[in-house]
Amino acid sequence: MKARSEPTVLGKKQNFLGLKSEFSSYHTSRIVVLPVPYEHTVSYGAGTGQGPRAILDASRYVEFYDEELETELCKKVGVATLPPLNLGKSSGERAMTRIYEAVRKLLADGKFVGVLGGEHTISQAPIKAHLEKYPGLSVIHFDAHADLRESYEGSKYSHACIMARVCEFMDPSRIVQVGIRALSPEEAQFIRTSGITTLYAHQIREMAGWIPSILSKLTQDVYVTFDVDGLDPSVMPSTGTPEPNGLFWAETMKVLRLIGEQKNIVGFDVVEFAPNKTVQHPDYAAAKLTYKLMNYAWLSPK
Ligand SMILES: [Mn+2]
Repeated sequence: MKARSEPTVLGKKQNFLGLKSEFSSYHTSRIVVLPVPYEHTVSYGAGTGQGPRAILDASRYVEFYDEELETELCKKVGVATLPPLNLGKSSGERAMTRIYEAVRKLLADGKFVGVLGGEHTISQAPIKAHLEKYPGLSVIHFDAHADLRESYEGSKYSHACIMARVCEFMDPSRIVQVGIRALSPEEAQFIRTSGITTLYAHQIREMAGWIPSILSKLTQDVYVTFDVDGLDPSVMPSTGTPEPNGLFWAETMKVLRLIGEQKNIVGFDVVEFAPNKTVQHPDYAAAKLTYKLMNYAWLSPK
């Protein structure tokens, strides 16, 4: 029986992993995927508004069974997919409030939320909602860009400023950035003085033990914000601002797995994916990354 207040969810042909209703209804699913096709501030290549649909389409080819963790998580805990959040023409603060309200409602229902962007701007909304529920929250931020600009091209709600917005409501010492390799002198200065932890891509290449150094900076409850351009363009070319010398797949999985084992991943977003019709393997990589994040999150009891 469908409760009256229960949100509509997408069916097998449209939802994450192509799950039948037995494993994807709202009330029986612990995990909820929230697609947010928000695209308002583009720097280089466009298309993040198409990101959620492309990830959902590719996810139907991802195996339910995780070969590494030896489990079919989606059948054990259920994964419901909401229809894309319709923000109409709203942008900036108004849109962020709408996204925040949507995530807060899901958290109040006891759901584990994975947001699919859309541009990175949106991440401030789920981070804020999670911080309310988990006051000790820390954030791990995978990205090529520091995203710490005070404003960009006249907007405080540009994708280039997302972590600056987060630093307005969260102590920078609880934020860890990984894979950074493109930023301004002002952002570099903020990194030197604010208490934020930033692991530049070139440091990762030279530094043994970079993963333990990250883990030591995270609190128990961790939110993962994953800009797909943190990955190397050879793995992930489908993004607006690709940068060489990014993270490779195996090392990314290793760090996420260790976070899942040693901490409590409480929510995540995958953002800045901009599908390209001529190269489709990145669609699948983004879908697999999304399912891996769910699997690693469940390494700690929920
Ligand atoms: Mn980026």
